[in-house]
Amino acid sequence: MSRLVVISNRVADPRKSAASGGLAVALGSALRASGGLWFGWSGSIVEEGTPGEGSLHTQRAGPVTLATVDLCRSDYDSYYQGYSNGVLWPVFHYRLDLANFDAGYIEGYRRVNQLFARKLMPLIQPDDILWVHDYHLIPLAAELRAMGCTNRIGFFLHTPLPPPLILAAIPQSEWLMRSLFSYDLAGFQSDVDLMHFARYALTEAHAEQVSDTCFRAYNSTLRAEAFPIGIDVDEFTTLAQGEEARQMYESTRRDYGHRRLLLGVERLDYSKGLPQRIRAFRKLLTRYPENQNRTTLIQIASPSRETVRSYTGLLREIESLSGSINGDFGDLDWMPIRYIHRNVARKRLPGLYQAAEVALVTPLRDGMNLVAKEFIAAQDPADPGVLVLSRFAGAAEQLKEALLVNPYDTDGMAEIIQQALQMPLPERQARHKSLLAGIRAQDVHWWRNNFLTALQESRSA
Ligand code: GDG
Repeated sequence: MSRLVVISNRVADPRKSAASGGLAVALGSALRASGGLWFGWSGSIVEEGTPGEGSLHTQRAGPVTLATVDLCRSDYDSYYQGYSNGVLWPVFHYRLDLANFDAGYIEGYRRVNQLFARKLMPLIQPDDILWVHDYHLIPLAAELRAMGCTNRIGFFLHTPLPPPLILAAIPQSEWLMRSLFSYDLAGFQSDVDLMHFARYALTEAHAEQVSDTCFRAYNSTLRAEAFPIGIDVDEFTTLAQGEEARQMYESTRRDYGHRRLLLGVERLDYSKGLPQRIRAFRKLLTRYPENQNRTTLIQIASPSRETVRSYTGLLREIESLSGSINGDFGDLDWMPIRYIHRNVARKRLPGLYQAAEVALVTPLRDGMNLVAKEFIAAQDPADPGVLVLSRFAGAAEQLKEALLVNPYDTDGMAEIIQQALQMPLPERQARHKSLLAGIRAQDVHWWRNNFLTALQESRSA
């Protein structure tokens, strides 16, 4: 069996996977099975370092080697904050208005990808199979190929891929697409993302489609498919049965007494549609006043990328919207929204999912959205909660028995939340049963095996 080399911006120690979550569990178990190497940024920023340079650290974690590189301040600012999170993240989530194209971040993005390739190349063995993750590292294969790497290399994009004319707004879009063709396999979250890729490749890059899944351009053949990511259902169910989840469930139920709970959990990010959700909650309280004094929205927004400017504005907007609802509707013994801008320990999360009657997973755009799947996995099948899911989350292609909403439609969302709160038990059970079967059949192991099998089958470089 070939050794697996995983490359991603951040690296997780597979021995501590319970704290890191599903992806670390999935990739950790694949790495352990074949022996492997996980390569990425160390998380350290060297204030006075030289651009394009960084020390390599290696560490054994059982059968897995963790290899990480430090970044200097200017590389971190331009590669991570700048190009990755200030250009690619907003554009890939259809937010051209938030993208900063003019700041010259591209140089740092290229430099760090070259640095990663330089540090990684000597660690690669001839039969290794390489799996690169996410938008931070699109040009990595091209850099490795330029250094003579002939290994199979696959790429998986965790975010959405926007339609061609949005993608084309990135000044370097042609270069990014050309870089993608240095991979043997490109994986996307959903059929829609794959369709956008295919249309871009055919119309903008003048690729030739040589089979159902293969495209030829820039003298290379690239296989492209959708591989919707799943969660580790068994790992999450075990977590849900743990002591910490039980305590969380009990304390939440105790604190909220007879109140009905709506729950939102996400990193604080403009793609997640928090202001729109809070407005829909206000509408719920006015249009269906029986929810006043009776229904509480717990919104966890864990801190994320706080130094990026668009996030600071979002934080203020959410605080102001929640504050005004609490002021207008709250009472001495009822706070309509509990907005919590903190991280909840992973082991406690399932308890919160269990305490909620309805989960509001309403991103404006999302690659997949794993919270939707975690909520399903945590429910008691005998008395399950209801999932309200944005039709713009990648997960909506799979989770058809959720209540699908358009997060831009405030009235419509309020109506669907009300429908969720009133759903009879047999309907809740039936919907949950098929949702659970779906996330079990297409879990994270299924995702990983499908991707790696397709990569093995793709042409050799
Ligand atoms: C990207 C794509 C795609 C959230 N708050 C807390 C917490 N979380 C955990 C959740 C879940 C994970 O973070 C979030 O995963 P999502 O999929 O919902 O979203 P992104 O972070 O944006 O992930 C996304 C994903 O990659 C995988 O491909 O689905 O579309 O954007 O596991 O539970 N975990 C803890 N405390 C929190 O407060 N412990």
